[in-house]
Amino acid sequence: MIIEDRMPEIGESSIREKLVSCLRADPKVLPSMFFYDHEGSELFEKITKLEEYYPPKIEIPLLRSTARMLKEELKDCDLVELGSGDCSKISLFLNEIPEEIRQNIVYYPVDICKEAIEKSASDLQSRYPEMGIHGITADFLEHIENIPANRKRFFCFFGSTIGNLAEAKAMDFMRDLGTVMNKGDRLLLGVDMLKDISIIEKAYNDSQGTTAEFNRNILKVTNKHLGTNFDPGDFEHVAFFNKKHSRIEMHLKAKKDLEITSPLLKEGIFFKKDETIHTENSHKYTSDSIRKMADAGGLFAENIFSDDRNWFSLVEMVKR
Ligand code: AVJ
Repeated sequence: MIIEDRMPEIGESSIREKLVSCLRADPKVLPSMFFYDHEGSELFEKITKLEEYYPPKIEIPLLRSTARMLKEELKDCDLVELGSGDCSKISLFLNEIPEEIRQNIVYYPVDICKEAIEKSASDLQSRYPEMGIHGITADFLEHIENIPANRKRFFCFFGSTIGNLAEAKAMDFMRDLGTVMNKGDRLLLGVDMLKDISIIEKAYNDSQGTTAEFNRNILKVTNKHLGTNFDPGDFEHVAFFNKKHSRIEMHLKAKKDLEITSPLLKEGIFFKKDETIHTENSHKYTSDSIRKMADAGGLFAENIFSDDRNWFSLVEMVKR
C-alpha cells in the first residue's frame, strides 16, 4: 500500500482571504467545502441516515447491482475514486467483483483529506489483501492532472458530489477530466435525478432539523478560521428548489440586523435582517443534462444505471 501526498500546502491565510471575500461579496456566499470539518462530517453522516434523505438509499443498492454489470470492464485497470472519503462506497462495489479480478486492480482513492485516505486505505487493504492500493491526497477539482496515469483507468465519482458545482464549473470539471482520460478510459458518475420537487425539498428540510444544523455548522467552521463571532442561532436554515437552475439551494438567513467582527478584520461584516448567505447548490439532473456533461468531457454516456423510479443514476461514460 502506498500513500502519496500531492497537496500543495494551502496556507491558513489563503483560506481566510477566501472566506473574507465570500462574506464581503454581494450576495454573500460560503463555499460548501467548508461544511466538512469533523463535526460537519458527522452531521452529514447523520443526514445520510434520515428518512427524508433518499440519495444514499438508492445509490447503495445501485452500486451493488452496477458492479455486477461492470466487472468485465474492471479487469486489469487502475480504479481511481475521486472524493473517496471513508471508502465505504467503493467497498460495496468491490464486494461484488470476483477476487481474480480484484487481484489485478490497483485502487487509487483520491481525497483532499489526508487522515481519511490513510485510515480508509489501510482498512480496505485488510479487507482486500489481494488488491493494490495507492492513496493520493489531492484536490482533484483543482489538479486532476495530479493523478498518475499508468494503465487503462476506470474513474468513479459517486454521491452526486458533482451536483455541488454550478453548471459552468461542472462543465469545466468534465472538460479537465476528459483531457486527462485516454481513449477507452471510463467514468462512473453518480448523479441525483430531477424528480417531484416536494420530495427533493423534503430531503433538505428534514423534520429533525439535522440539515439545518449541518447548514449552520458552516458558521462555526468560519469562526474557527476567521476568528469571527457568528452565532449560528442568529440564522435560519432555508432550502428550496430553484427550477431555472434545476438545483436545491441552501442559504442561511439573518434573523436580525447583525455586525460580525473579528480581531483579524479591520471592518465588521454587516447583515440586514433577512439577508442571506448562499451556502450550497445541489443540482438535479436529467438525461439531457447528463449528456451535456458527457459531451463537455468528450465522453459518451454508454449506460445509465438507475432505480425503477429513476431517482438516482450511475452513469457509465467512455472516453471517445
Ligand atoms: C454530499 C453534496 C451530495 O448535495 O445532497 C446533504 C450534501 N447538503 N444535505 C447533497 C448535502 C445537504 C450532499 N452532497
